[in-house]
Amino acid sequence: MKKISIGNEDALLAIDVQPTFMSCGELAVRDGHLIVPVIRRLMDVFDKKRRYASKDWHPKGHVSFASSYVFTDTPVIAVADVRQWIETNAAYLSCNARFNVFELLQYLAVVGEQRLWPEHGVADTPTARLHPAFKESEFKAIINKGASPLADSYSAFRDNGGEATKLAALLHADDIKRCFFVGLAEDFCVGWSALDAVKMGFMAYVIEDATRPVDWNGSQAAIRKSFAERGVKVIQSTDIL
Ligand code: VGL
Ligand code: ZN
Repeated sequence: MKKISIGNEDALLAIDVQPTFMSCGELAVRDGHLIVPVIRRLMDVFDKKRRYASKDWHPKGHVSFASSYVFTDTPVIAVADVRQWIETNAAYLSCNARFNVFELLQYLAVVGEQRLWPEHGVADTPTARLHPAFKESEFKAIINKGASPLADSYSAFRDNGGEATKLAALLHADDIKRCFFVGLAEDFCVGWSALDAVKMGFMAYVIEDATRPVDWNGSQAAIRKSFAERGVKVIQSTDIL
């Protein structure tokens, strides 16, 4: 394959390169740490002005944390579940939850469903910071995602309810045309971000050896199918370096 040469219409998007998603992290992605040296090398190819990062940055009691609920056996919740809990007078929110059941119902009506995860990316904890191989000052901008109790955000472009972050505007203002995605996890935050990039008019490339999937219940096959259908290209770091 012909090398892709990186110029001033290209941006590196480092999605959730946080220890919380790596070995020993709270939501460890298998081999997640192996992406660090690859991303470190890629950093040199992109000018600082064209490097962006996101962090998953949740408060305790977040809507996506299984610990905000009393049950442990329901990996995905939707409006119908919550209605049923209300009707049967079941206990469902734990004392951690930073939202009440009416707010939860309203939220689920907008996002459709919420997948529950172990606590991860807890704001201001060491594992939620950027991986120590990187400094925030090496990036033009950092987007914190999912920072309010009732908003989850896989994509760095907008939360799961559709509310936009400032990322697309920043990229457009910099005349960026192509986005190169690295980070964790391929089938959630990286993948959703890449698909949104295409929706917002950018070309999107996912650098396979600079990401790893969670692969939860077929999620990796599903995201690759969406990539193929919607024009997200999967490349190797050696196509650039
Ligand atoms: C992520 C699950 C929950 C990710 C974030 O960064 O891919 N996955 N929150
Ligand atoms: Zn999260």
